[in-house]
Amino acid sequence: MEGDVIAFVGPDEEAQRYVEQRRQQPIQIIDARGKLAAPGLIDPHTHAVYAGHREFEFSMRLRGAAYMDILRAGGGILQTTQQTRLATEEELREQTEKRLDRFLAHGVTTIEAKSGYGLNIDAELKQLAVAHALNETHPVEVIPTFMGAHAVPPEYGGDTDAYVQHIIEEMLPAVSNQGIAEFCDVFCEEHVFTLEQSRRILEAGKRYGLKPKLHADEIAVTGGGAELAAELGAVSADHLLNASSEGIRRMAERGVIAVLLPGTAFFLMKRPADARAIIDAGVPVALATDCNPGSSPTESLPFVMSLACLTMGMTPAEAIAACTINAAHAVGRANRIGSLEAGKRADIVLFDAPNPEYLVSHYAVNLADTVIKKGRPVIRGGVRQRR
Ligand code: IZC
Ligand code: ZN
Repeated sequence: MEGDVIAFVGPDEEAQRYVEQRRQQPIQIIDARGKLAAPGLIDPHTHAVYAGHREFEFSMRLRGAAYMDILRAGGGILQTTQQTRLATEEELREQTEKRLDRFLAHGVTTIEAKSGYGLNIDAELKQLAVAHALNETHPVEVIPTFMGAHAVPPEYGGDTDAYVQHIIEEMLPAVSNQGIAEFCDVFCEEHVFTLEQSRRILEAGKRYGLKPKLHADEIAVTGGGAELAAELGAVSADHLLNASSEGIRRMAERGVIAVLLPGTAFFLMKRPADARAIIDAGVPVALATDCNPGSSPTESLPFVMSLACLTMGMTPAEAIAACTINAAHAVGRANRIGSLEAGKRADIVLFDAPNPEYLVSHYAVNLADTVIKKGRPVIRGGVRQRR
């Protein structure tokens, strides 16, 4: 590494020669013998900027309540919205920072983070501002996505069309003016936003330069989400538990990435997406935690890799590619991160594992030993290094 960039990758003898030629420069050697060096992991789907907790909702679900029924009764996302609206920017920053610490500890050096717990202009902008500001103070890079279409806030009294109009006519211009969000996402789901409403929002987002993403075919079996993502040329379609094979075929045609979230299926006690069929159809698969207080409270992307193999038929190599180079594509950063190549940013994680199979099979345990962000070791021997 030189500065924040990977300068050379190759076999030992060539590396030795590379170092010899630079004897005059100060050189620091990190001994990675016995460890697995991987690109810093990338989580391309999180809702990590939020206030409060929803652990009681977990207990309700254990007693048989459905995720969607809790939301429809005014809980779920709407409860987190209440708490996020009340939180100051400073409180929201502090709570989110803890999550970033945990991501980093697991070897995650970049995350995407959605708004969608504000559901009014001020609170949505506040969430995006916090995501943006954390880049200044925390090693984990946060890539902000506008997701005002996450739920309909109570003040609309169930008039979803009026809220959609508000998103298109007032929120999107304000978000664009703020200049922080890169993507626009919609919770396209029965009882939330219809295919038609999702299309209108994402098309409007495009006109403001926000690249479309879509929560597609997660819960209801009505389908059509994957097809819509393909029609819009979305960067990714996420979840896809109930995607039709025709929708998957169209995603392959348009080059839409499937972001799969087996941790969410695990936590909601549902059958996960059919990763095998999606990969075999020619769709690139990325994996994400979905980190959020209701349907996936975790920052462990390595555990998601284990689940991808154990519950969705992926191989360890596919799981690692899904959390590195494919995830980089899913956040529009494949030219800068996601692989160990000369010229890419030096985001590297050393796992205490002799090979990829060991890493992915040693489940629910954190094996990240050393984490290097932009050429700087920020975790060594599992211990955070502060400047
Ligand atoms: O807070 O429940 N699915 N949005 C769509 C979520 C889960 C986040 C939440
Ligand atoms: Zn989500």
